[in-house]
Amino acid sequence: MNPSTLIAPPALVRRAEQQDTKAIQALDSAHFIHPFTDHGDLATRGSRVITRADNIYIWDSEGNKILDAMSGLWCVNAGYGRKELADAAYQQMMTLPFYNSFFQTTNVPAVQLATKLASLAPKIGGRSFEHVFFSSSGSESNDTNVRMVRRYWDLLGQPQRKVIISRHNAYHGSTMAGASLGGMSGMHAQGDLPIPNITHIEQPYFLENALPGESRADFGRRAAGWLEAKILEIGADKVAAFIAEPLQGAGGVIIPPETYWPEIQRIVDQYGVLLISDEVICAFGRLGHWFAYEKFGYRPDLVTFAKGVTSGYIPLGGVMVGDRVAKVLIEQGGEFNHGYTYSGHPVACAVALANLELMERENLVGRVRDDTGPYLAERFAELNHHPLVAEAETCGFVAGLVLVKNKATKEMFDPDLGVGMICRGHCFRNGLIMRAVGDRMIISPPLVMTRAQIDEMMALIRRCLDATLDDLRTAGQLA
Ligand code: PXG
Repeated sequence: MNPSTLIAPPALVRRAEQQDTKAIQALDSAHFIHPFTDHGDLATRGSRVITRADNIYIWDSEGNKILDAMSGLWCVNAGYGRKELADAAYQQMMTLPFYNSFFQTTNVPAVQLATKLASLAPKIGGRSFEHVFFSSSGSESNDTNVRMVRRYWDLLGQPQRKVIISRHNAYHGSTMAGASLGGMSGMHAQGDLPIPNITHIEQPYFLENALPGESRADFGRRAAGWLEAKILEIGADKVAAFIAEPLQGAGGVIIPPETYWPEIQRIVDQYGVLLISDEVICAFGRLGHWFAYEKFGYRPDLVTFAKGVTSGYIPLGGVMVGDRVAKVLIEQGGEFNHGYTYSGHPVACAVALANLELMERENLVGRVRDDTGPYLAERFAELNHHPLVAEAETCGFVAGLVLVKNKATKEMFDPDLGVGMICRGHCFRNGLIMRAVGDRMIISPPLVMTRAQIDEMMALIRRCLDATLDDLRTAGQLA
């Protein structure tokens, strides 16, 4: 098969779903190494080929229309098919498709975007974010964080402050530093990770880590206390930073108790440890705020962002650098020997500006905070009455639930049954993208989703839960 015959000319894009699925799958399997994919499996089953998208829907090469309740991969906040974003890219490509920002050079969209982001980042407790470092992804941004944090302590004459504390089941990316900061044991097992001077504490996951009879509030404080214990174990003078997602996304939408973040703030303040808020998923309206630290009321020194800044239309990431770090780097640092070819890429920045403008014009952040977010919370909570479901909860426009064998005792299924994957299979067959993380089912819908579309999504979710329940009953796994 000649690959060129598979590429639809622009006029045929609308009919892309009629392409030859089998031929694409064969070439895919022969040439394309996918992220986080078992290629033996892929060769036998073939990939799902996604050909186009509009609003909250995607279409595959068989012509199936699927409601994308994951916003691509937590990123298409403004929804698919936004002409403004394509126009911004086109205009910028025709004006200045690339120039680097090394060697005392800059470009207008990067300056405008940095200024815009500084204005959107809420000032809490007198701390502000006037500076931005750009990269092309969340992973690169977290690598930047590691370098920046170490540079900061070196400049302050405390080079022994090297250790960064993170959490088990955190996700911070896939580069050497990102995967090390992350707390995914499967990733650590491949490639001798974590790299030195990165260590992990337990996650604030109530269902798994709370003591019998412990309240959520007490658990939140106790879970934060694990950070203090770790700092004392290592020695505060050796700890550079604590990194955490406001709520864990890829780990399964683990929403910390309300008492968690205030106690974390007390601890980092007490020991002078830098706080990095990894908001690759949680920023840009996902939790009903431009930045999620505002939602939980803490004061980070560095904020990682990516994904939603461009609604995923083009790669862009970065680090919001708070005054505490920026002042030292800028006033005492001289040259910071760090940067990427695409730091401040003009096209990516132009698309981000158009995306943020669109989000402001359509009040997507306010909608999620005051209208569609609370409505999703109300509708999603109804799932708690379903026989298979425990702990169905939302935060802004992310939601998670856990599939349990026994609702009263929260007894889990044998992991070998793969109940989450059974449910996920029903979702695909019923035209819904919903993720399974173990037996946790999670969603993160586009922020443009309307109340009527929330109803449509909830009907699909319920149908898939019912189908999973039927399967488990038939297999004799439930009473
Ligand atoms: N930090 C967080 C909190 C993330 O969620 C990254 C960093 C890395 O970003 P890049 O752009 O380098 O991928 C992420 C990415 C999943 C999944 O399975 C989640 C992510 C990426 C891929 C899969 O939920 N998040």
